Order: sequence, then structure tokens, then C-alpha cells
Amino acid sequence: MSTLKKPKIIFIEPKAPNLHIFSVFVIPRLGTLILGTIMQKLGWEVEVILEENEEIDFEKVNQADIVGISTITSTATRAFSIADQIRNMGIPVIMGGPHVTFLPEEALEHCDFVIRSEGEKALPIFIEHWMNGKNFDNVPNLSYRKNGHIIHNPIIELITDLDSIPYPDFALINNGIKRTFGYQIVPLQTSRGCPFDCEFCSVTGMFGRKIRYRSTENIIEELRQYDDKKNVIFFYDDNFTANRKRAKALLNAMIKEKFSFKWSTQVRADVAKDPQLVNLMHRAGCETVFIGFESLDPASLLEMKKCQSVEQIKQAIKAFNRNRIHVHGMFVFGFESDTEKKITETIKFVNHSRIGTAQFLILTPLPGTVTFNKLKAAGRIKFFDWALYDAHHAVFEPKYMTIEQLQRAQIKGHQSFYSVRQLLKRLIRFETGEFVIGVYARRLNRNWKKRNKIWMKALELLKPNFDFKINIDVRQLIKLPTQKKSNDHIQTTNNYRDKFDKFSNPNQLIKAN
Ligand code: B12
Ligand code: SF4
Repeated sequence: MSTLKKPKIIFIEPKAPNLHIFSVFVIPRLGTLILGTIMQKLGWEVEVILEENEEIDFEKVNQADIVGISTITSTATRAFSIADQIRNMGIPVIMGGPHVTFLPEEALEHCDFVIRSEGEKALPIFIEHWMNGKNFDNVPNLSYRKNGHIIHNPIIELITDLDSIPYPDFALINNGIKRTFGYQIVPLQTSRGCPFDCEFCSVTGMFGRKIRYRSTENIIEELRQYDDKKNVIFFYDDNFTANRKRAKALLNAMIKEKFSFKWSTQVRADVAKDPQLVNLMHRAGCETVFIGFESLDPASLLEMKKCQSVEQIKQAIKAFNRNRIHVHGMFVFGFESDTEKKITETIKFVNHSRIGTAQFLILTPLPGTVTFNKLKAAGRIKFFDWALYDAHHAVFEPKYMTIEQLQRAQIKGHQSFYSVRQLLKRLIRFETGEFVIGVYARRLNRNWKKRNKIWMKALELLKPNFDFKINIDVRQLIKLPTQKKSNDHIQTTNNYRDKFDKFSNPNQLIKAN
């Protein structure tokens, strides 16, 4: 590594493997940006490649001293292909994010290091050890190979002082964040963790059940950096109103600042218990809430440990409508008590409700969750290609349906909620925002079906108790620069290239064995 020029780290957030309900929102997760900002402050040259925004230029990547890849489960297959390519160029790769936190050994087949859990404390320590050729025994959260064995160093306590985390520098992404429906979205997280413990959710495994907050002052200071006329804020919290007192303090401070930001966030249905809070959200500029209603079947709500009643769902819809806050209702199909009949009733209810927009997705056994452990132990997970774990593909056998029936129920939900009839209803009510999103959603559904014809065919051919494994390979060919780079910190092998070549034929879509 040259001593004259700054060392360089490139972070990559790989793109989604397929179309998904939020495909139009090209926004980054905050991990690479926060870690990039920290590295910049430590004197490194940093770039963040949001692959959804720009193609990876491997010539450029070749100039990095180390590459950090961030992945969730659905992007893991692609992340591993990219990691293989980069390691083959002789550049060390470190991975992080929820997927590799729960399955670090799988990741170490493709990269050199994994940092599990939060990266803010661990990455700088790792970098210091790596630069100085020290051993990694004392690097927290690190998984790596030593003398042919995989070592998992202990995970240290989650960050308690969230104010100590620097504001993300969005200029690290080339061309910044793309505009969506004419708006420049700014992601901002005010808390981490969630006190609930829904069985299908990986948030608590990653960020803990003890919710941690940034101070109101620290959040307001960050908000002041943005332009409230041009930017809309997406609060990335999993449960923005988990602590009602602190939520009110923040909202009052936003009102006092006279910000005219429009913003959106995720809340739970139980927020409606506090009408004053909902009204305060409206007064502070809240435009849309994303609510995990999940199911209208009390048995399913109980089973998933959502701690939420159907009555609360109905109250929440009313309360937000009363305050002119758009509700995006998130529903999940595939719980143990779900039947085709129950799902049809749910779709009917949603169609007749005042939910502005909705998503009907499929229960997905994400590694690190109770759902994954239970379904895997029961041998009911039929597909292990992570690219299918985007909640749009049915990957396990439901109890009272076939996999195909579950998949078709999901498609039917979207088709019916975004039907021409429903769109006309929006037009008549002058709900233009909902109408525009509805038109987009219709087009997305059509395109999704076109892109997933082979998948649908495969499901159709499957008999209920099939016992063979199918691997749908969605990897795309990645251009490799010819130049190789040597790096004496790290050993690389060539067999990754061979592995990639084996998979890189885009025509080789389905392999059955
Ligand atoms: C904002 C958000 C979105 C946005 C933007 C998504 C994007 N660009 O991927 C939108 C709305 C578009 C979205 C869509 C989806 N999302 Co989303 N989303 C989130 C949310 C709420 C916040 C993400 C975030 O910024 N977190 C805060 C930052 C600080 O955390 P982080 O990025 O994970 O980074 C930390 C560590 O992971 C680690 N780290 C991360 N990367 C790296 C890299 C290196 C090198 C190192 C060392 C460390 C490291 O250090 C970081 C700092 O501590 C999370 C929930 C959550 N709390 O994280 C869900 C979450 C990431 N989403 C999830 C899912 C399932 C999806 C969808 C599949 C759902 C769907 N079908 O609609 C899609 C898929 C999108 C895609 N990329 O393919 C799941 C992923 C679970 C999993 N185990 O894989 C999460 C965790 C929610 C959940 N309930 O479980 N999502
Ligand atoms: S689904 Fe929502 S309420 Fe449940 S644990 Fe996850 S973040 Fe918390």
C-alpha cells in the first residue's frame, strides 16, 4: 500500500435480485454510509457504490485497498458473486449486515472477513489491526479464518450512545440519492432496536430488544442540514413511536423549529391508542406511515407474537385517516393458520378499508429468526437460494396450502388491490397520490409476472410433497477487469472465479438435482 496516497476503501450495497414492492425507491441502507463517514474521518478515501444506482466499475474497485460489502438476505447471492470477483482481483473483502451476521461461515466462503452485528465500533478496530499486521484476536465482532479454522470473536455490547455516531455523508455515493416521484428522500434513523419480538423479524436479533435513541437535539441538528423544501425525510426507525414520550418530545421540537419537511416512518398499529400523538405527527409533517398490520386473523397475530389485535388495526386506520396521514398497510401471507379462504377475506377487507396503499407479501424465513429455525427444523423450507428471500417468493411449504397456492395468493392480493376498479375509486375520491402509486404498482405487478414466468412454471410443476431441491440462479454476469493486483495482507484463491463461471450463464436458470 502506498504511503503517499490515502488508503482507499470502497463500500458496495449490491442491488436487489428482482423487482420488489419498493423498487422505485432507490435509497441506501445507512450502514455503508455511516461506516464510510467514520472511515473518512479516519483519513481514508471512501466511496460508496449503491449498485441500484450505478453499475460496479471493477477498474475503479481495483484501486481500493479493501472493499466492504453490505448485505441483507435477499441480496446475499449477488453479494457473494461480487465478493468472489473482487477477491479474485487480489483485493480483500470484508462483509457486514444482517444476513452475514447470522450466517458468517457461509459468507467466509466468499470473503476474507465478516463483521457481525453493528459495525461502528468494530470496523475501525479491525482496520487498525489489519493495517498494522496485528493478529485479530482482540477485534470484536470479527469472524475470520485462522490456520484453516473459522474463528468467531465475541460480539461486544451494542452502541449505547447513538449520538456518538456521525451523520452519514451522502456525498460518498456517486450522484447522490436518486429522486423518487420528484422528491429527494433523505434517510435518517432516530432509534435502533425494537422492544417487541415478532417471530419472523430479524431486527431484534440484529439491533436488540432494548430500544436505543438519539437525543432530540442531535436529531434536530441533523435535520437542520437538509433542505425542508426539497428533501423529504424517511425515518428509518423500525418503531418510531415505541416510546411515546420521547416521540412527542421530538415531534414538538420539529414543530418548534418550524420545519416544513414532509416525512414518513414505520409505526405499530397500537400508536392509535394515543390520538394526541397521531395528531402531533400530522402537525410535525408526517405524510405516510408504514404499518405492519401483518394479518387480520387473531390466530396468526398470536402465532407470530405480534402483540396486536384486529381492533387496534381498525383503530389505527381510522386515526391516521382522521389526521390525513397516508397509511401504507403491510400484510403477510403464509402463517400457520392461513388458508386460501382467510387470505381472500383479508384482501376483501383491505379493498374496502381506507388504507391508502398496501402490500401483500409472503412470510419469509429469514436466517436469525424463530420462523427460520422452526421451518428449517421441520424440513419445510424448499428453496435456499437467498435471492428468493425478498418476500415476493414462496420458499417454504405452508400448512394448509401448497407453495403455488401461497404464491398465487400474494399475486392476487396485489392484482386486486391495484385493479382498475380500485384505481377509479381513488380518482373519484381525488386521492391523486394513491392513484399515482397505484398505477406504478400495477405496472410493477405486470413486470414482476413477466420476469418470474419460469419461477411460476416451476411452482406449477411441483407436487405438494416434492423432495428435490431446485435452485433458481438469478446471478448476472459481472464484467471483470483483466488487471490483477497483489496484496500481501491477504491470501486469495482462484477457485472463486471457477465457481462464478459455473453459475454465470444467464440461460442456466433452473437446475434440478
Ligand atoms: C430502510 C429499509 C429499507 C428501504 C431501503 C432498502 C435498501 N437499500 O436495502 C426499503 C424500504 C426500500 C427496503 C426494502 C426492503 N427491505 Co428493508 N429495511 C430498511 C430498514 C428499516 C433500515 C435499514 C437501515 O438503514 N438500518 C440502519 C443501518 C445503520 O443498519 P445496517 O445498514 O444494517 O448497517 C449496520 C450493520 O448491519 C453493519 N453493516 C452493514 N453493512 C456493513 C458492511 C460492512 C463492510 C461492515 C463491516 C458492517 C456492515 O454495520 C452497520 C452499522 O452498525 C431495515 C431495518 C433495520 N433496522 O435495519 C429493513 C430491512 C433491512 N429490510 C428488510 C427487508 C426484508 C426488505 C425487503 C426484502 C422487503 C420487501 N420485499 O419489500 C426489501 C428489499 C430491498 C433490497 N435492497 O433488496 C429486512 C432484511 C432482513 C434480512 N435479514 O435480510 C430488514 C432488516 C427489516 C426486517 N424487518 O427484518 N428496506
Ligand atoms: S416486526 Fe416490527 S414490531 Fe415486530 S419485532 Fe420487528 S420491528 Fe418490532
